[in-house]
Amino acid sequence: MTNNKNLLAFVEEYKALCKADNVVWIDGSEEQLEALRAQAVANGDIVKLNEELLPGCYIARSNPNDVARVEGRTFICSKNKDDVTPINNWMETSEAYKLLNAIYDGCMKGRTMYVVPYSMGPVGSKFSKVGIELTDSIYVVLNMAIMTRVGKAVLDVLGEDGEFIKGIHSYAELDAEKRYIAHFPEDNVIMSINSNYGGNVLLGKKCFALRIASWLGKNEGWMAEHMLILGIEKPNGEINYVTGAFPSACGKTNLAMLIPPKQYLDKGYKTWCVGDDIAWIRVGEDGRLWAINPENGFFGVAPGTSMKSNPNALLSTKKNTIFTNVVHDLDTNTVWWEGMGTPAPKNAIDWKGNKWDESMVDADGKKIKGAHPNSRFTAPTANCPCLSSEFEAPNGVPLTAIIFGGRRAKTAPLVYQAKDWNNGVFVGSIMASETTAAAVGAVGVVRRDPMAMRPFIGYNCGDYFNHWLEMGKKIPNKPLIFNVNWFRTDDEGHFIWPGFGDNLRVLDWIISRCEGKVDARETAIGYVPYAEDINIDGLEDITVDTIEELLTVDKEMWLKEADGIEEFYKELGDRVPEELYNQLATLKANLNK
Ligand code: SAT
Ligand code: MN
Repeated sequence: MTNNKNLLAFVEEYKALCKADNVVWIDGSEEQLEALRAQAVANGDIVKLNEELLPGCYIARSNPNDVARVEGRTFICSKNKDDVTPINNWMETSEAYKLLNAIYDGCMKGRTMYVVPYSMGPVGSKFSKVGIELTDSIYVVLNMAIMTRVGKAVLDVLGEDGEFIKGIHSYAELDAEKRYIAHFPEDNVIMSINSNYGGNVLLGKKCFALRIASWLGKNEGWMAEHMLILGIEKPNGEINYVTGAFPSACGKTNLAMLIPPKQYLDKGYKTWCVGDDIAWIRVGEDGRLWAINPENGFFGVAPGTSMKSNPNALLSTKKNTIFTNVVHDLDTNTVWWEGMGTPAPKNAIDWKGNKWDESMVDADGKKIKGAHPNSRFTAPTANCPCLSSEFEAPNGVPLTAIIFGGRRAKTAPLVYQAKDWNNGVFVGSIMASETTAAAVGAVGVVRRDPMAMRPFIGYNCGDYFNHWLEMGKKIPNKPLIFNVNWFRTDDEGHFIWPGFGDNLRVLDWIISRCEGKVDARETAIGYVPYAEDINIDGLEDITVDTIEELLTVDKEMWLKEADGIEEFYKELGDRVPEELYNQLATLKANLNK
């Protein structure tokens, strides 16, 4: 299928090391994929669901020891330790190869090695990049075929001497003690072993499109970011695109597929999803920033997804979707999860493969969940009812605004605008979320998550901040930068802002700011709206006074915040740009005024 010498050598090298019985090249044809699905069904790896209710859909269960990304076993490997900051795990390159090659040795004995050529971004676009994933898992092949563009067309673009990112995956023995997700940005290599789940193994996603790509972007003058891309269409047909970076559990997928509130729908507003997780961003010929979503599918969290919370996501899963670790309803041969908004099935199997019904409790009397909290759907973007017509546009979409966000009970106001690009980089660098009761560990602990990239920066975080600052010098028509917080709570701990579709009201203000159509109040942290400029038409329980409260900036809290930021910068070491320390000093001075 290819004459690319480097690719052929790569395949031979790992076939020999892994001692795979044979090699199968994925051509991307429906016939080949259908045969692989049939084989996976025969092996018991996946189960075909009800063809009438969920055409082309399958359910899979992972090993219970393998249900999420494992940050503790994820490594950035480089020659020099200083090229990686302590927020990521580091291994020296040659040591890492030695360790890993020993584990790969013979790991595919008796198995087939699949060669998956894939493109991140539309095939052949100058934005796009090619990866090759070698894997012994049909489950991975089938998921990659949804999440990325795979097959012969990619090899044609690669040609005889095109460059590609090398990915080697084996589920090996699913031994959690020998699980490694290792990245070698200096060599364009990703090695993943002893997992068969999600971002650990779908190497195009976090491994390539963020960790490796962030490094490529730094060297080539573009950006790979953990951002959704959303288009907001006004009644006159004009569309503004924004990107948004949020830590997990902040409603990123919901925002990416937002449905306008009634008052906006009635006026003719529409919203369009370009991406829900990753954005590759470049400076366009017009001097603006342009973004593509390099992926081709959604790998979304199932629990909580309902016709109420996110109809567009749920509708995206109605065909050609793989569900992992959800409840299997045996009566209808369909799927279910907590928060789906329909009654739990009576005759069902839970994510561990046990007979399950919702009355079951564990030894401590706690309800046993049917679906794992991190259970997922892998769904083609093409299924999304609000997918942007620009999704396949080779140059992507132009950005009006960049939005950062986090989950803060009190500190951050509903929305504020950074004073300029460098101040916006500062705002992104200090992003943080407070832990919720839903996660293990203490509640209300602040976790710093700069640009929502903490686990995904493929190199030194100080250098990454510096790259953001450098990019600012290369963008003649910069998008404005904002921070939002949907999660302010009242004294009883209830969320004040309704969130979901009503977040469009905040986006509306953001776009008006970008158009220079609305004034704002300058505060120590940035520009905050005048309360009456947030449209609350049709919102029950929210008055101008509520908005006023949501927009307060508490000096004492922010002074404490400033100390936390300084601590975090120090932890990152001496490559944090001086400009960010200057920004921090300005913030402190403003607060003390
Ligand atoms: O498992 S993934 O990394 O693909 C999804 C996530 O953790 O955000
Ligand atoms: Mn993500």
